[in-house]
Amino acid sequence: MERIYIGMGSNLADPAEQLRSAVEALAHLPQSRWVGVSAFYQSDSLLPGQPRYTNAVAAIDSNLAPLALLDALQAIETDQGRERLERWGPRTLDLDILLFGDRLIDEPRLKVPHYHMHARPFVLYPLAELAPASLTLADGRSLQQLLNDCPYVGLERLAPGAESNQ
Ligand code: PH2
Ligand code: MG
Ligand code: MG
Repeated sequence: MERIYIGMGSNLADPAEQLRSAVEALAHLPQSRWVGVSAFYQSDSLLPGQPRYTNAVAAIDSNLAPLALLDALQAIETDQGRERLERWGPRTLDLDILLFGDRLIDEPRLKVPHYHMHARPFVLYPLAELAPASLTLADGRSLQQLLNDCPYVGLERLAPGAESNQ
């Protein structure tokens, strides 16, 4: 099994509820074991004029191949009403494979590590809740270095428990 970190985001149709539903779906992926989810964080959209996002990071261990996992994540996005109208448009659910073990993947459908994760506080700070700071990306950068270069700005960590249905 390989440890996989998945970035989750939503800025439509009750974002926190979208993320809770996604957690439920991720916890039931085939050939996979649920590890955990970070707190939920709110931040402004990188593109102006869109609703604020709620983001989190989930971790699973899986035997799925990368493209099989990507198919499964896209099926969950579609199940939760994702419409692919425009690149970077507002979305009910975005599930991005951030890290897949220590693999470097460069395929037309899938690039890992995720291309913009290095500079996005709404990815790095939730990731740091789950991963050891000593975690090193396949391109040699440690999570701690990335955090040092990415100030904690514009993030609002939701009250503990927002990620739970209980
Ligand atoms: N995702 C985008 C564009 N802008 N902004 C925030 N705060 N969070 C996101 O997940 C996000 C974004 C496209 O994937
Ligand atoms: Mg994304
Ligand atoms: Mg995406």
